[in-house]
Amino acid sequence: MSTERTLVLVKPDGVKRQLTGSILARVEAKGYRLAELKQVTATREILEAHYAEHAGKPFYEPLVDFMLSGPVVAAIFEGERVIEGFRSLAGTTDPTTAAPGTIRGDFGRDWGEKVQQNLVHGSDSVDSAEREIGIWFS
Ligand code: IDP
Ligand code: MG
Repeated sequence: MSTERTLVLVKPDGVKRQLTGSILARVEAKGYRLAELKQVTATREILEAHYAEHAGKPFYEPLVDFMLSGPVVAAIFEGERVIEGFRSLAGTTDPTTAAPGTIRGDFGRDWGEKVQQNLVHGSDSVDSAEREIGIWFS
């Protein structure tokens, strides 16, 4: 199995709630290597590129606004099967029902805008990882 890279974002809710360290610690503790790390304030251009697959969906505009509501922490993690490994650590998309033990399940819930504030993003394939790393770390 070849070493993969994935893009992890701690979304504005995670940064605001000062959960960045707790979240990144879980990823490191699983054995993935932190290769790059920065705090950034996203722009609409970055988010339109990042979330292109969701353009036009009902949750798209509120999602972009949420992602612009405060700084984001962007990281590249490396390791064998890190893409699926991180998504397993993150849990399912809806934080209210994400399994306990996952990042979203332990730290997240519905705060009003259903499903949106789920703390983290993780790439879902090798192709999207390389595309997203290019957007956030160009
Ligand atoms: P993922 O982050 O688990 O891969 P996606 O389906 O790719 O989930 O959706 C991207 C992001 O859009 C989610 O992480 C979440 O923040 C937001 N989102 C997804 N579905 C909804 C929804 O139905 N309502 C509001 N926000 C949503
Ligand atoms: Mg996704």
